[in-house]
Amino acid sequence: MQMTLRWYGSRFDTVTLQQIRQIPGVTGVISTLYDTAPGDVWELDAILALKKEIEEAGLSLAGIESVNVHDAIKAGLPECDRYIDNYIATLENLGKADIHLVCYNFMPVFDWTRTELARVRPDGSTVLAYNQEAVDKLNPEEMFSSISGDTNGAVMPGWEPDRMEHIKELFDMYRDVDDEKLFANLKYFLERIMPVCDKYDINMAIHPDDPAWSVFGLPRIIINKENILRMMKMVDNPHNGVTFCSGSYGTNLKNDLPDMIRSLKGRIHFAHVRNLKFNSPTDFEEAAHLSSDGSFDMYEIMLALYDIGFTGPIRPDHGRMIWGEVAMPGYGLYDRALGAAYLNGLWEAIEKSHKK
Ligand SMILES: [Mn+2]
Repeated sequence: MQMTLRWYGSRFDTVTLQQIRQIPGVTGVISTLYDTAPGDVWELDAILALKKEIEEAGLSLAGIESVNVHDAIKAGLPECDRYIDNYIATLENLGKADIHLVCYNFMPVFDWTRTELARVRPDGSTVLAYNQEAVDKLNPEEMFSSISGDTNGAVMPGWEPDRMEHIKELFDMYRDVDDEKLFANLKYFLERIMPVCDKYDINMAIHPDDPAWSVFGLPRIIINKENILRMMKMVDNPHNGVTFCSGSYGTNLKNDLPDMIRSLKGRIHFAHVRNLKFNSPTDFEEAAHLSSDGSFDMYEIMLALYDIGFTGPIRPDHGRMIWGEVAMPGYGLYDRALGAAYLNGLWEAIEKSHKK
């Protein structure tokens, strides 16, 4: 495996490449062109400039997270082909830039959903948290106003103001889309992009839905072992793979994370590894990476990745906000650096104990 950190680019991230370079064992970053909108074609020059900047800092660009999929594709609208053409053009440019990993998701309307961005834990750190009862009390528009008001109510990151204005249209778009239609739209999208992935050896790595169940009545399909194996089979190409995100699949306590990893041998192209602390099955917070701070056995997760011969990029996921750092919630330097060091330690121990 290659240990990496997510980095949003020098114009958007509070963390610098020079800082990332100093985390022991972190050799690459996962980045994106953060100011491109879903549906835009990524220009080759911009991709090459990003890559050059990262390489000049002594790191590698290990992959892209994310190239976002336009809602027209997910909803299967008549104009979806135009947007898929643009997606293919972006993949073509990424391939020309020698980039071989693309993370994406197929969640309708929202990206990951949390109800609090700064829940205070007993040690004074603040973390992202989710409470289903809080979500059930609100409709999506109320969620929006609670973000803009920055109250202590529910907050949904990733809900950009221009998307907020179109929230009703977005929901309308998915009115007739159930799980089966969403699967069919995903299949259509994958079948159309696989030739360019084959040509440039680009691994597509779908990110699970987070939380791994339906919110606001929207369909969600990348949520469990059964569905993800169905997806692997419906477009049976090694370039059709997954981002294994322990913190997202782990939101549903019925998901056996090590078992899921073992069942996806050869199809996990990218791994996000983090821990969650459950206060109840529908209330969780993003703990430190250490097993004893949360509800998951991180050793078993890393062991499963080792057992399947995982060689792709891995990254610590959302970190806590500690030591007074001010950064994008989940994406500070300090706790993610601790996470990377801890995961590297687990990996070294597993590797050496297997060689003996
Ligand atoms: Mn993730």
